[in-house]
Amino acid sequence: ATAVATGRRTRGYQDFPDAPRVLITGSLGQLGTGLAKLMRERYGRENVIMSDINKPPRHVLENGPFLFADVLDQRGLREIVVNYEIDWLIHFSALLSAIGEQNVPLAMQVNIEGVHNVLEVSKTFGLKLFIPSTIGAFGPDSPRNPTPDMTIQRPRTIYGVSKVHAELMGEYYNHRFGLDFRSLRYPGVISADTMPGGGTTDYALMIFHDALTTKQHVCYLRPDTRLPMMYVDDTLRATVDFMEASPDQLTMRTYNVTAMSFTPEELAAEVRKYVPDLEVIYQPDHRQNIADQWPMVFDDTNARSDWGWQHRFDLPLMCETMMKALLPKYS
Ligand code: AKB
Repeated sequence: ATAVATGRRTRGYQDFPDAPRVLITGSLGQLGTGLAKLMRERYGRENVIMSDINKPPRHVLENGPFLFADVLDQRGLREIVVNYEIDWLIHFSALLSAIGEQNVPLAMQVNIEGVHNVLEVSKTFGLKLFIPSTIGAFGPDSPRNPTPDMTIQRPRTIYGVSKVHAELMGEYYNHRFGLDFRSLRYPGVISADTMPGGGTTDYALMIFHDALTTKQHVCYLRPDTRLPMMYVDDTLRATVDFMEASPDQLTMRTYNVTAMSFTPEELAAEVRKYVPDLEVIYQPDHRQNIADQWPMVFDDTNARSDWGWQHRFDLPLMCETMMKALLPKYS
């Protein structure tokens, strides 16, 4: 279905006769461009506004509205929400697990103060607020195989601590002020056209680029390190489906979601179906210590039963899709 312009607003699908106006913070990261594309197909191009503190590449500017937005500037955020009649806020700005350890004060600012700002702005203007959480919100005392929604968390990275803080603050604002806060705990996300920045699960994406260039991947995790993972299309669809779920479908505000779990050696074996002479050298570094505290298998039963989450990409289909997407770039 194509979107039909109706004056101030643009109508999306029949499900959304009055499409929401969405602001995405930190949208130049791994997920923002893809989410904006998906949401623009559903809610109309002008209704989804990408934002970041960085300068966007030309294709981003050509594909729809983009604004400068600093999540540390609450007044600036308020201004955008008022001027652009924002209804939903997708708060992607965050420093990931590995990079967060390298700059703890900055991680605290972006991941904690930034969350305080979007919570206050969302409360003031009655927005629906999405803040992603992560497998990194669990720690060495959590059950790792499987890891349920409700269990001991106590993470030991600043990233994990800040994400538990976001989960609890969002749920508090939901109980106390009725804020429509929603959070998904994402696993490692694998994408072809965007790169993650400073995560512990990044190897699962880098191995594809290395396989298609040098045919040699230096893996910073041990070959048997099992982590939950998901192909980006599933991550984005989960996010939109979850945002569209009616509040009475939700028994919680923070859900685990996942698609698969694999180790570096299992992934390498799958990639070798396309690049048989791929060599993987294992050189575990500080990220091994982070991965060793994280879930190995994620239990997302509640997401599946409450609002119908279903993954589409398993390990073989994810690898096939990544190869198809990346091959033309390198040949
Ligand atoms: C990271 O590795 O830090 C992220 C995550 C799993 O949250 N990809």
